[in-house]
Amino acid sequence: MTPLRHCLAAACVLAPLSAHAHISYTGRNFGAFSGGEAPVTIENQNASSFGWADATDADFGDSHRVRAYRFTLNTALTFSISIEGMAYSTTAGTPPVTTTHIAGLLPGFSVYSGLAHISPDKADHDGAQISLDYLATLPGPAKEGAFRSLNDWTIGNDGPEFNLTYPAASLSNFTYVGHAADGTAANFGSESGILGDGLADGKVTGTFSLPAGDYSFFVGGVDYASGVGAVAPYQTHGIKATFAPVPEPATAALGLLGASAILFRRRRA
Ligand SMILES: [Ca+2]
Ligand SMILES: [Ca+2]
Repeated sequence: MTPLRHCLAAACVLAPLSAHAHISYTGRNFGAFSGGEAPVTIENQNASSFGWADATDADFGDSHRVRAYRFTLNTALTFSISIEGMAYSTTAGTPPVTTTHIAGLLPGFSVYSGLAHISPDKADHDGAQISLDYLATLPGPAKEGAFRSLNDWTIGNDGPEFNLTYPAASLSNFTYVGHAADGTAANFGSESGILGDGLADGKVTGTFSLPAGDYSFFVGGVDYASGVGAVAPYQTHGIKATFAPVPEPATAALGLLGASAILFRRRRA
């Protein structure tokens, strides 16, 4: 729906990182979890109003319009991810900040097994030649970008064709796990397979049970219509993201059972 906005290499170098960054987890790494940890919240991030919903359709979406986060599970774990849309302000010379909740962003997010290239590797982006070459092999309409909200997807980084000092480019693969979207089809559109939380209030939570591994999730707006003919600046909406390990009911019950057994034994002693 939105016009092709492949990130031209020169423009990407010149543009401010905060407004036009390739895929990065800087400031958005929740860390590693084994269960029982306190929730972790990351604020002061931003995304477009439409980046998540725009990637539910046949021409995919631009990964620059969403924000990447990462976490590591040391063991199989049940956890929740909660996203809250926030007001977002950018003042020259000061860090961007999120302010009070105004439901400005109707958030959606998708979780994937796998990570993008991280430093010292070059960052993945939709306009990298290896990404464009890969997307050109896929059926269907010409792609807006590599990002997909409801499926596995693949994107790569720049190689020597961009800068002779760079090592060979390679692809990163994201294996889709699940998603959560704020509201209903009235905001996120009619693509099949989207599970909305039924109330477009700027907040959405998803709960997942996954094996040990490295994971990414990408957050963006679910207002599909706002992406039609959208023009820069896109990243005008704030994100507050919380990762929280969920106590396993079975583990909690086992703990109670153990306590009961100890009490029982003490009474008999
Ligand atoms: Ca699209
Ligand atoms: Ca909601």
